[in-house]
Amino acid sequence: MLSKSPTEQYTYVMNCKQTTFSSEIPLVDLSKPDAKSLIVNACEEFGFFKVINHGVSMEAISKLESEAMNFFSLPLIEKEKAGPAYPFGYGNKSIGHSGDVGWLEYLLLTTNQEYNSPTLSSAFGQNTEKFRTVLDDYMCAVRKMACEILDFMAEGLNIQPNNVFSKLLMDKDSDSLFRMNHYPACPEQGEDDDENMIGFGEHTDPQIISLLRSNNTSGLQISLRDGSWISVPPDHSSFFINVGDSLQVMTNGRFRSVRHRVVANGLKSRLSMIYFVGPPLSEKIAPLPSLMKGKESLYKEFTWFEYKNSNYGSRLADNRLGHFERI
Ligand code: GA4
Repeated sequence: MLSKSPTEQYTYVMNCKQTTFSSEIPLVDLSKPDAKSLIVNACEEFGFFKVINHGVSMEAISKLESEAMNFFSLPLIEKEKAGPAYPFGYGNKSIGHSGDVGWLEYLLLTTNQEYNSPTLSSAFGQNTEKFRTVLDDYMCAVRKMACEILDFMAEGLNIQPNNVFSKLLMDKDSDSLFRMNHYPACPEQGEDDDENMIGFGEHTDPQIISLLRSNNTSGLQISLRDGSWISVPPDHSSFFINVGDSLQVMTNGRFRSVRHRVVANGLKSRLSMIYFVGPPLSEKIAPLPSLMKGKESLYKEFTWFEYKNSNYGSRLADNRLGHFERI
C-alpha cells in the first residue's frame, strides 16, 4: 500500500474536468486486410489505437499478470530490494529525476534480460527463474506483435523496405524498455468531478511506439488534437498502441505522438504492462527521405542517445521535442 502525507497530497492532485469514456478510439483487427490503412489513419489522427487478434496468448498474459501481482503484494521492504528504479528496478511514487510523483509503484526493466538479473534476483529470490521465463514469453510475443505493427505502418505509408521501423526493434542493440505499473485503489480520490489524483501525469513517450495492456481497471486517458481528454475504456484482452516522439519525427510530423496520462481509480487497483520500442542508442532519428517529398525536415537531426539524454532532466509534462524543432 502506498502512503501519503497531508503535504504530499497537493502534488498528486490535478484538476481535470471529468472525461467520458470514448467510443472514438480506433480499433484495428490485425488479422484483417484493412489493418494497414486503419493503423495509418489512427496514427495520423490520434497517435493511438486499440488492437485485437494480436497473437499474444491469454496464457502468457495471465501468467505475467499473476507474477506481477505476487510481486506488488510483497511487503514494501521486500520490493525495495529490487530498487532503485534507475537505471532498472522497483520505484515507488517518484517518476524520473525531476520531482514528478504519481499514485503508483512500478518495475522498470530492460527488454535485454541479461541486465535485469541482478535487480530481479534480489527481490524474487528463488522465484527469479520462474519470473524471468514468464517475462521472456510475454516480451517475446509482444515483440512479434510490435514487428508486425511496425511493418504494417511502413506498408500503409508505402515505404520500402517495409522493415524500416521494425529493424530498429530487431537490432540486438535496440534500447527497448518494459514497465509494469501498479496503481493501488486510491480511497482519497477527489469527490469533485473536476479533481482527480494523478496516477501517472500527462506526457508523451519518447520512443517509437509503446504497446500497453492492462487489467480491467479504467484510468488511461488520451489527449485529442483540440487538447481535450478522453478516457479509454479498459479492455484486458486487447493492446493499446501509442505513437512516441521518435516515430513522430521519423514521419516528419505525419504521425502524432500522443499525450496521455493515468488517473487514479477510487475503487480498484490498476495493473498495466508496457513495452516501449526504442532504437539503438547510436541511431539517427530523422524523417525518412521517402516521406519528405521535397519538404523540409521539421526537426533538427539527433541520435536516440542525445534525445534520451535531453529527456533525463525534463519534467514529465514537458514538450521534449520542442527543443529539436526547426523554427
Ligand atoms: C515516459 C515513458 C516511459 O515510462 C519512460 C519514462 C521515463 C521514466 O520513468 O524515467 C521519463 C518519461 C518516460 C519521459 C521524461 C522523463 C523520463 C520520466 C521523465 C520525467 C521510462 C521513458 O522512457 O520516458
